Amino acid sequence: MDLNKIKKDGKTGLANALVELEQNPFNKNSLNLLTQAYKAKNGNILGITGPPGVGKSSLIKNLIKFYRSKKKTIAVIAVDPSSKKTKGALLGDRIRLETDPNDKGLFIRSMAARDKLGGLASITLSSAFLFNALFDLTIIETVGVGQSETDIVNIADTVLFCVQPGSGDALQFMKAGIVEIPDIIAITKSDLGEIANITKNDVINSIKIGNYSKEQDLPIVLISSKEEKNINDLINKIEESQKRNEAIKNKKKEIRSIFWLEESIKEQFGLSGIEKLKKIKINTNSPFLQFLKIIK
Ligand SMILES: Nc1nc2c(ncn2[C@@H]2O[C@H](COP(=O)(O)OP(=O)(O)OP(=O)(O)O)[C@@H](O)[C@H]2O)c(=O)[nH]1
Ligand SMILES: [Mg+2]
Repeated sequence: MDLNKIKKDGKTGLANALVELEQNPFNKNSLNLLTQAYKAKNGNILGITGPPGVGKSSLIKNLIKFYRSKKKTIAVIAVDPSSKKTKGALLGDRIRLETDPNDKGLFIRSMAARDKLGGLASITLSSAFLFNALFDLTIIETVGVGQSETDIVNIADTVLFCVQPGSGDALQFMKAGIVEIPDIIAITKSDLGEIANITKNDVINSIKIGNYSKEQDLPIVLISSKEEKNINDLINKIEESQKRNEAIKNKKKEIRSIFWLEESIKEQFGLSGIEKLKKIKINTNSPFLQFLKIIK
């Protein structure tokens, strides 16, 4: 598999590459492709997380509309936590979007979370590396249920956490230390009225109580995807955050590749693999091909 060929073949090429990555995730062909993608010019990865039904997909729909109108290319990965029950079978698209199938600049995939509830399986990570080399923006939607949203920090350049009005999430994530995770918080469904404002204040207070260092840097935006309100404001915050994170983008990329290595080894060899991993120094120039060395 070759990155340029995939580019040339468009969506069919990409779909075939994903099948190969899924079926033979750790053969030389797949690992070489990941290495190519890793070394290529990369876009941005935006992680969108939050409890079930908070409005993540509805927001993504708005983001797609905005970025496609600016001719930016987008890939979306919707991580499906319910896949555990169906043993990894590919489920129907979680994002029920009416998108133009002929739009070459948009690619949407649902993916199984597999081993952990809400966690990111190695295929999800591998796809993210590939998409990041092919699209301007890769959005990963994960359902945050407890500690699992910490995974998204290991993979995204920028993390957006969605909060449902009146949900009591503010206290929840303060307790779980989740406030330290996002770069931006969106309070969704502001069309529900006053309750959304109250929730915004709760979130602000939970940040203060927690005495988090990022307090000033953590924008909180009230949005309504239904009424398309404040979406542009949120997009500005996302872009500001991407700019801020630009300086640490390479570091983030390295973290992501080490995470890939850890998750892949764990998936294949369990904890004994992790013991092996601890003994070696990871070469972040070529983390993918190192997989082969570690398993020897
Ligand atoms: N009133 C209102 N409802 C919304 C808004 N955004 C989403 N919803 C509704 O909330 C429900 C869940 O929306 P989704 O966008 O599917 O939420 P999600 O977070 O992607 O859900 P999961 O993927 O299942 O975790 C749907 O019934 C939406 O119509 C909004 O801005 N206002
Ligand atoms: Mg969704």
